[in-house]
Amino acid sequence: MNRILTTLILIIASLHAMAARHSYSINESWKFYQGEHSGAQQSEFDDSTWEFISIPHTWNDQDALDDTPGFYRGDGWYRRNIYIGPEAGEKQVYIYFEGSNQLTELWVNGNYVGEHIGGYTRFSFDITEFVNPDSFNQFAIRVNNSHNVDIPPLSADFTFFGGIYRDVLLTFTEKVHISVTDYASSGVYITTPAASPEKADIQIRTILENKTDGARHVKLQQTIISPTGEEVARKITSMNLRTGRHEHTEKKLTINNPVLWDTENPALYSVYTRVYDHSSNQLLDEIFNPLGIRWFEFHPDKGFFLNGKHTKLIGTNRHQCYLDQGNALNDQMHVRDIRLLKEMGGNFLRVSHYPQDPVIMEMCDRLGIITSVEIPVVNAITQSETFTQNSIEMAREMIRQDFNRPSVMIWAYMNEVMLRLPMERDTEEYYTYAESVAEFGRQLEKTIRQEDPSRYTMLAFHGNLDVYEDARLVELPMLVGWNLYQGWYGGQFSGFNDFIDNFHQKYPNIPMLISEYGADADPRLHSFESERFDFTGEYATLYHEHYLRAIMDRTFVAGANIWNLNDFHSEYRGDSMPHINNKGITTLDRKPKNSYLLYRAALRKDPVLMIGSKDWQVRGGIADENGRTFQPLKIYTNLDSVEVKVNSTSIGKKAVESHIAQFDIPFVDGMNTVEASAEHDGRIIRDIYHVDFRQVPANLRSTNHPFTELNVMLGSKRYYEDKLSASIWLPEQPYSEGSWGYTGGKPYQPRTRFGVLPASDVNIHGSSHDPLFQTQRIGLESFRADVPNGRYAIYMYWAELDSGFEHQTLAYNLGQDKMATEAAKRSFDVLINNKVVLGNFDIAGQIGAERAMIKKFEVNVQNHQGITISFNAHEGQPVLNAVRIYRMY
Ligand code: GCB
Ligand code: CA
Repeated sequence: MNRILTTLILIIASLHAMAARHSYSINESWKFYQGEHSGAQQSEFDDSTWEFISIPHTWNDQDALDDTPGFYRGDGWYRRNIYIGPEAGEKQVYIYFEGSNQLTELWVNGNYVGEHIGGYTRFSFDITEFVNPDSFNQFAIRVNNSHNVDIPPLSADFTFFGGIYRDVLLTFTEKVHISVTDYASSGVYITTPAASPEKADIQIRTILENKTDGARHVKLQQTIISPTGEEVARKITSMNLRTGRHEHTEKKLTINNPVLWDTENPALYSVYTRVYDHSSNQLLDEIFNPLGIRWFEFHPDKGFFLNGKHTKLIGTNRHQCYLDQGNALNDQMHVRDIRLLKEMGGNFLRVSHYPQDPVIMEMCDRLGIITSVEIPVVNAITQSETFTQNSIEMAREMIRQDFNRPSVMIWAYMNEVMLRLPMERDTEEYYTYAESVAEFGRQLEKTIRQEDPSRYTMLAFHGNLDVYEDARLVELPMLVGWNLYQGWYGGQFSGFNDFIDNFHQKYPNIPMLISEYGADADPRLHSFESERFDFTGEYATLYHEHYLRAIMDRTFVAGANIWNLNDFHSEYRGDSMPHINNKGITTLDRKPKNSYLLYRAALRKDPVLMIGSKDWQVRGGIADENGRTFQPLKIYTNLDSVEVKVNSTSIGKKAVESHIAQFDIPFVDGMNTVEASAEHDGRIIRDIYHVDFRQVPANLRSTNHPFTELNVMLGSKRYYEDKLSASIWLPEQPYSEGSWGYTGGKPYQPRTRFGVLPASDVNIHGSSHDPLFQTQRIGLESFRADVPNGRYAIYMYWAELDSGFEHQTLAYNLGQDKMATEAAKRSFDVLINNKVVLGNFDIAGQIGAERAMIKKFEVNVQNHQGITISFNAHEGQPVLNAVRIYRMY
């Protein structure tokens, strides 16, 4: 073909393609300014000094993690000069935002277009009258993420990252088209009023717009394509459209012997809605929507049924943030999260606490993950008409935008709304507030049921039934979700069983699920004597083992969502990893924790065998007389028995119980290889774990195992892996001859109203290794290490933990209720081998409380005297948080 012909064909083809609608993203090359800026909306404004950024973008990816409390909440400006081609000439032009937090105003070529309220739903603007085709057009967008009493969420346990953090697109349509601005939905609403294995009735409501001045005669065509690509239904209606908006409902579509959508085989039909010019048959518009044929029911005793089949719903919640990115994730990263959930064997997602990126919903449709989606009313409401109206609008946006997703089965609208009461309980004001919450709930419930009678409604409550009864919320929704943390924030694991059993007994006619349960696990922390609130993975898996069993044992529990799929940002939090909530079963960068492995072994049908704690790369411990250190290790599997080899030698075979086989591994100094294997259908399934083990000799002076270093956390039963330096910190032990340890004193244990915590949970400023400073030994006499002669560096770690500071109310520490402490007063001398190296040492007095301080000393050890660190108290009691002894020569 000659070149001219090819070009001609291309032009004709592109003209043809340009008919109907087209759409593209406009994410790159924006200019950004953080702060207020007058005049920035004007076309001629000079933004040459502003920085270039790309959308998805947030301005809080750094400051929500630093040691300065709070993060920037205010204006951010985005500007870009966008070329719009001549093809836009006769078209309608729309801009479409997938999400921007939380108040967004738009100017095009200096003209004000409009604003959108709310940070988590999608929105669009008709900008036809403001843009000039075949030229550059100046877009200016002001986004504001300030606290706003009229916009939910008011407060919540996640960071409200500001910015245009999801894709932005331009959409071009003919003047006659399917609506783009009906709450930024597809303009098409598909329902299946009747569905059975024999037949499905499909109903399609379409919203059309005629933006021309006169009437247009069109044909509206609905076509349904089967999962295997055959056309199975088609209906055409002729319509005369006068200027403006029109609605049409097609009721006569049926599919015989439909392939059903379910969690194992999520069969998807495609619905194409097309508009043609009546006389020329020119295609004016085309919209795609997915269709899944399924029916479902939540039963108060028997649980959940999908297409008549009992299905236990097990999955997670999900927050939309990621390590170093804040909430600004591209599509691929969203896709990955739903893959992770499916990979685990999950079939359920609570899209919490807000509607998420459209690709999340697409993935759930495609992979067969049932979803509950909610608007971000969290913790409390504002008793105002504006707050109510904004919430109702958000509910409408949410429902219309994800209306056609087969995966969506639940709409939810308040999370723990009685948690952060703005007043004391049992006061007159409280009852007025409870009444406002009740009225607010009734309005939302009504709106949702009107918008979408085909789904369930749900409210998620925290573990205090009374307050929800006071606000008359228990019997309002069709489904109750419980967020329960017995055995984490307080109480014991068994409290979970008691709570749900009591609720079911009291309300036997209300279907329920567990909308949240979880425990924090900091991947750097470990313990073989794990306990509540120690932030170790070992404790978190015990928690999940218990909850999973309790949930599986009870048919009245329709399903459960682990809190959470991933660790996520929560700016005000302290804990072992400040600003992060570590209840994810994967880390902030989506590395699976042991709890993820547990579910994977329990839920998947194909053979699964995984060694736990593989991310624990540097271990440590004390050698026994044979040069070995025994430490427990869990293998997660759905097979019957497991054999383990350590450094090529079998240590035996064990039967698997509740998906776990636990072995005591004899580690030796240096690199170790642990291999676990099991047989399945004549095949060997195996997993391998390589680990660097740093042994400390039992007798520090032993010559066949020369001493190199010792890192100890005082007052601690935890191990801490410093992943930045690949080193390991050990729990404390009492001193014995030839070895090392403390003498005297007791571990620091913050008091709560219900008992004590194993470590402080305050943010330690000045270090990212918070756990090294969050435990300490109080009133100790000495720390001794009987090291051989040589030259040593000794690093002593301190932080004053009793600060007397008031911390933000730990609303989320549901029941933890840590008691305020008084500022400690202490001053002491520190001695190394009887020599004063620090006199009148007063940690808080010198650098302030809750701040990290490390002091490095060097000493010569001679005459087999070893190292003795001792203290002289002047005021209060001496303390030591951690100590590192390192042999230099
Ligand atoms: C809850 C909240 C959730 C928190 C979680 C926690 O009940 O609904 O937003 O993040 O507890 O970790 O405390
Ligand atoms: Ca997206």
